[in-house]
Amino acid sequence: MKKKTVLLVLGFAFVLPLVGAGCASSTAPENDAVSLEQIGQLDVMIDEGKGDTAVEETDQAKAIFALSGKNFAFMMDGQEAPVLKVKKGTTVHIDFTSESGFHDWVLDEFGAATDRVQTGETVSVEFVADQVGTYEYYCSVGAHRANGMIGTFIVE
Ligand SMILES: [Cu+2]
Repeated sequence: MKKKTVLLVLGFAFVLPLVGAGCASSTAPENDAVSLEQIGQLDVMIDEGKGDTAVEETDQAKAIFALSGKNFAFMMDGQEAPVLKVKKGTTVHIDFTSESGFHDWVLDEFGAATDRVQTGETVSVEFVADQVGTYEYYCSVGAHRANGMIGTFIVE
């Protein structure tokens, strides 16, 4: 993207003097023709720039979720048992904080599990969501899972 931005700036710098010359001289239609051609090339460059932006977003595909846990539920943004949804290939980063009690955050299918933490502590785990499907994450402490300390993880 940086490279393309530089190209764009150079493109404008190159075209502007030509346009200026065309305006200054009323008897130079050839200059005007050149200017239009250059503007056409600029459009192409801008389109390429848009393409780069899309690729850049894909490269940086990372989803960060901040969840908390209590007896016996996962919470995110005030919502219980939040559904976490990502696109295949996304790097998923989970920040898990225990609001109260001893908990962890586990997602078996991706081998992802945080350390177990006490009230007020935060742990993280990161993994790549490389298989499409719907999965259940849970707390592996005691019978917390059976008591409803679960949530849904979806990879599209
Ligand atoms: Cu728990």
